[in-house]
Amino acid sequence: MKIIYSTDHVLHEPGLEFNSGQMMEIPEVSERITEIYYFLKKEKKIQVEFVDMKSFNDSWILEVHSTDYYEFLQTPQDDLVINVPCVFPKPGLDHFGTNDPVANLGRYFFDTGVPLWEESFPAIKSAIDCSLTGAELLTKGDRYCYALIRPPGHHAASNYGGGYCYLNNAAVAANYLSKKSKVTVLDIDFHHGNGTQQIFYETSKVQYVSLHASPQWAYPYYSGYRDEIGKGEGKGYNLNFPLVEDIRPKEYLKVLDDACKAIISYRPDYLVLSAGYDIIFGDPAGYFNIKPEIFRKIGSKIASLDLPVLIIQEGGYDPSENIRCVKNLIDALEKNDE
Ligand code: SP5
Ligand code: ZN
Repeated sequence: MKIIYSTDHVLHEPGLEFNSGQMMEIPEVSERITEIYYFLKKEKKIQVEFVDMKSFNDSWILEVHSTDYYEFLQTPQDDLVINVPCVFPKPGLDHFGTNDPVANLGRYFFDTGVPLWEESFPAIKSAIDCSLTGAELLTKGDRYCYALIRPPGHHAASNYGGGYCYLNNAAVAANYLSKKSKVTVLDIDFHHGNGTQQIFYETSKVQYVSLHASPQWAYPYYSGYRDEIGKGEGKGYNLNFPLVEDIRPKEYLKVLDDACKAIISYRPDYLVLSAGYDIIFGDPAGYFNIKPEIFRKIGSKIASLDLPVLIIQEGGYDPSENIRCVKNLIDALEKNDE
């Protein structure tokens, strides 16, 4: 399996987010993926090959994200900007210039978990380039590629970000792959990927299938319900599997089985896996009681789909648990791919 990794992600290390009414340490830190990187480098039992990212044209981003949102992300920030506007722009309450920094935070972010500082943008762009590098490798015949990236992407919609996500890495890669093929995005992060859902809601070219904590009790609260099934041409191509808090591993795998049946009947050419490890017990941002061993079963199930897979790293906020998840996932995929 090829692992696409760039050290540029360390440029984005804001340290803080505004959460639950106060400034708090942000769990989205560089150790989340540097520790996976060092583990894979030294672990001889896991066969991986490291590949550098290529730089791709902005047009791949602009097919998914609006120009004004993308320009906003590139606006130089003087200092760390934690998103805490006091007034949120709304229709009729929108008499401000497009460069007003505080107004833009309210306009372009849906929560206060997307701190930006002057060096964030090159990190955000590197996650996209790693994802596109992996997508291109699949089109050239690679079976499995892993974009080991941060910041994550699945909460980022076409025209706004949130939940530690700025640009939607999985969506940009899936859109790239969908030019000549049918693509499924399977999202197993603890949280619903509201951004990926929004981006592909009205198309049948990309199927979005997500297992996540029910929005009745978990972030992002306002999307991820079962009755969100897509719209227009996309109707029937968006599938949400909201889960209860005390779900057992067996039940989780049964739901994954149902999700895979829906994938098989769609008959995609590629699978993009939004891999979040925040479903593991003790995660600082997730609240399931599941052990890292489950990734062995998840990996075998995905291998049984018999598709080229691009793995995109999403959440997972306990660096040492992330290592266990990645190890099990890669092991299971490689062993079952005969
Ligand atoms: C990619 C990803 O995993 N993003 C997760 C972002 C989760 N942010 C959670 C913010 C939770 C706010 N909690 C309010 C609790 C009120 N007491
Ligand atoms: Zn998550």
